Amino acid sequence: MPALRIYGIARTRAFRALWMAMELGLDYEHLPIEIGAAGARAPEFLSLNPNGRLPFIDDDGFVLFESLAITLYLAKKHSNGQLYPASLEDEAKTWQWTSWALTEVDRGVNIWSLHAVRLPAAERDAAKRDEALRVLAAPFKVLDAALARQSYLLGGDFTVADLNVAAVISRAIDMDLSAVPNIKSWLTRCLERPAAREALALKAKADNETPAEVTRRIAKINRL
Ligand SMILES: N[C@@H](CCC(=O)N[C@@H](CS)C(=O)NCC(=O)O)C(=O)O
Repeated sequence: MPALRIYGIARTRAFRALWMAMELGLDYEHLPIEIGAAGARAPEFLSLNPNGRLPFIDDDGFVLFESLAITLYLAKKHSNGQLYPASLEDEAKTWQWTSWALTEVDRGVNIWSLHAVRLPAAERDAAKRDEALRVLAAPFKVLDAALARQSYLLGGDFTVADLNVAAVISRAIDMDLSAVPNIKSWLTRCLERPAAREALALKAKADNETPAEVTRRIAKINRL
């Protein structure tokens, strides 16, 4: 039995942890539990993640929640100097881009994808979708400018910094990104990596199998 267990259906932010585990070639068990009372908020799972949210991992008894803390932990544990940077400065830049992704763009991309793609067409709110695009415009310009200078966020190589930002904005691949061409080419490059394709296939399958009432619940619970 693998020591590492990743909890959360791949439609959720568990996609981020799954992508990292696949990049690292780890042996792991995926437990695709759902959100809500029958899943993450059931007592047996609340005892592991009291937030009642997904994802979380159990790595041989070490339990961790927050999707991007999980990717950073796995990368540092298994790939120091490659996917996880070796220098203090590159590590700090990784934290910078990780915090940036969570605070500047995570919510906006989620709102956009719900109201542009995931909710049934008749239930999409164009005002929310357009407001999300307005909120994303400034941070996307920042990311686009950073990627004009180099192929990846820390330089010439793909690292956990790229994985974290690309995973957070992965649903933006369906947006019109013509105003930010460096993001478009970088995001395409990141999402075409074999591990990303494998994780995206799991996510697409889960998306396709998600009933509309669950998508509605996601929008309601998270006020999106
Ligand atoms: N900051 C957390 C957010 C976790 C989160 O909101 N997960 C969503 C799924 S993507 C969830 O579990 N929502 C259901 C709920 O809150 O009950 C992370 O990145 O892990």
